[in-house]
Amino acid sequence: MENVVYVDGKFLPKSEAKISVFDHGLLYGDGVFEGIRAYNKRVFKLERHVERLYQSAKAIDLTIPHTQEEFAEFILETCRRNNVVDGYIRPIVTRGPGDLGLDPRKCTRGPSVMVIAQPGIALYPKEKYERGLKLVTSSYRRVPPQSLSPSIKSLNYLNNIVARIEANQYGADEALMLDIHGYVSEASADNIFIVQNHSLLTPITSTNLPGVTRETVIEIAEKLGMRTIERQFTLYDVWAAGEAFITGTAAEIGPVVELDGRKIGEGKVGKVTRQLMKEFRDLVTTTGTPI
Ligand code: PXG
Repeated sequence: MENVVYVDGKFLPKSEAKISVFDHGLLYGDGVFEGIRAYNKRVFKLERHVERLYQSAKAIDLTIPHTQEEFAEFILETCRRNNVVDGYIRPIVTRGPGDLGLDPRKCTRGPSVMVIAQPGIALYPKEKYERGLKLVTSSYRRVPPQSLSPSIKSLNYLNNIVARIEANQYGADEALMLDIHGYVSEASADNIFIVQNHSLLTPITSTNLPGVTRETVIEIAEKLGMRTIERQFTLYDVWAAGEAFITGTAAEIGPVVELDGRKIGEGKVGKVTRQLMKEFRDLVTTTGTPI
């Protein structure tokens, strides 16, 4: 049976789930989204993701015409109708259909609200988690908060996409992006951590997305008695680190073993990273909102 997509109050077969070519989400990237995972018929950190969606919307002055509780229920119902056990969930809210001209006041109908829930998920190949990922430092700097806060999960992802294209051109798995001042910011769709002695170091979130996986890793580390320092740092710290890893809903915890052709630590998946990967798996497979 064909998957169904939630679109503006209706559940439509995938092939019939459409929005207007005049939707400002398409014309101007004027909208917000989330990336959520389901494990074992439960949605991981559902409320936190919905909260972040509403925070992103608020930051661009977009009012979602539902309560957060209602939105969470649309997500769960979309999962139920697609028999999601393990899967990937993508809520999207745009400014809605308007006219040419970027003034949001042209979008008189109100926001378009969509939820896609796909059974199964495409990750990095298993081998990447065993041997580690290779990153290159992008020549594109992460958009500074003075221009558009990178903490907003908006439909403007070109800054990240051009960095990812560059990584592909170098044959790397991911791009490491620096902020406008040259401090380490994040990967194209993941946050970054390094391991120094027995502590974790990750950039403050003013120049990147406050990742739900990032928060989860900090919680796990705390339970394991490991300290996480959130501060600005430079490539020097990555070169000098014993271990590094990226975190994101899609990638989960991805060990990083190489940056710009240099080995990080021993050039192998580190002990701390391995321990966090195991604890993360235990957490995601045993917690979350039941579908
Ligand atoms: N930084 C950026 C720029 C992201 O887009 C993260 C960090 C990690 O955040 P979470 O909350 O996921 O830990 C993201 C998340 C996709 C996809 O379709 C991208 C993300 C999440 C899920 C799917 O490639 N980005």
